[in-house]
Amino acid sequence: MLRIALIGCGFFARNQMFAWRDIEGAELVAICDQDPARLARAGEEFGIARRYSDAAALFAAGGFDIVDIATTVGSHHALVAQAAQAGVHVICQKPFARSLTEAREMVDMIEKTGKLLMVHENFRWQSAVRRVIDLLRAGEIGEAFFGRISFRSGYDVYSGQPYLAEGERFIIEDLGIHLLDIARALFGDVSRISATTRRVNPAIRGEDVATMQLLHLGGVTSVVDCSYATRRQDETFPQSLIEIDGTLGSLRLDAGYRLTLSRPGAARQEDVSPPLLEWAERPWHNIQESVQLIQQHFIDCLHRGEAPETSGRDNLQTFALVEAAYLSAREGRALAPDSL
Ligand code: NAD
Ligand code: 89Y
Repeated sequence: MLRIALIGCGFFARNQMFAWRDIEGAELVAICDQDPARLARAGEEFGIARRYSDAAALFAAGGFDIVDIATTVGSHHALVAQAAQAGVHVICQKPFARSLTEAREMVDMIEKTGKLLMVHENFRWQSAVRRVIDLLRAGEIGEAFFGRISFRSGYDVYSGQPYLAEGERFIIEDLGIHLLDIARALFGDVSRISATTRRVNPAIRGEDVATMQLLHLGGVTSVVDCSYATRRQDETFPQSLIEIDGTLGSLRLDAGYRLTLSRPGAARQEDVSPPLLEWAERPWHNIQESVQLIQQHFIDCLHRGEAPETSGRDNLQTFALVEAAYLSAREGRALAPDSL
């Protein structure tokens, strides 16, 4: 049995705790939060007796194999450093770090211990997105030459996550990061990126609209666009819509989880709606399912002795795209992410 300690019992961690509850061979044995009310609520709901208000006390007490860090980004570096000291495997929420320098240090720290480090980059694990990845990799549309990953919504994310309205950076770091990771899962690493950003909502501090163009090393051009300022009748939150054109056909993941594979003279449609897990709630159920799947992936990787898809080292590439997109938007020029 793999024993898990989770740090940060806030808005999103509840999903992670439900997922651990349902994963065979894993057990959530301890939780930690600086906020006593949140700690008590999570402890009661999930029946966890070992509760800590201080991460240092949790690490000192030990008795777990994996730490699942579900705090916001400001605490990640310090907590990963403590995890390295304790010699445990680590899962850390996105955005992984405040800067690329910090992210690189965190990867180095855990690699030195020989333990696994995965960034909780779950959007590529959504079953609808996964189906697109699988069809593309199976060669169903030949060689891809164009892609678009799009997420446009007017959903009020600020009520559940008030900190999103307060940061100098918002949508690329919070949400675009997932879409950039999907673009990498589909088309591989990126040689050049350019971006524009804009704040539409005057009540927030960062940008709530971003449009990015990527040139992938294999030759695909992709557009990654996201908005939390898009008001329309048919709200699609939190669906990522995907278009891919290939030499033999095209793939479309449209609103309502409708997937179309088209080839000349023929089109095949699939309903790729995610299952509604027993503890999940619409419209978040696609994200919630992906939490279960990525945590299962981590456990499978531990058993097989393999690096997870979104290992810390892999995630340095996604994080570099985030940094490059902000710099590109600020300076009005395209950038090579590996120059950062
Ligand atoms: P939150 O503010 O609701 O919860 C964070 C919790 O961590 C708080 O209860 C806080 O008291 C606690 N905390 C902070 N620093 C701590 C420390 N050093 N020791 C102990 N406890 C500490 O935030 P949230 O909305 O749950 O977001 C958490 C992370 O999850 C963020 O990085 C966010 O980007 C990410 N997130 C990911 C997804 C996804 O789909 N992957 C979705 C939403 C949020
Ligand atoms: O924090 C974000 C995430 O990772 O997925 C959706 C979200 O909750 C709001 O943009």
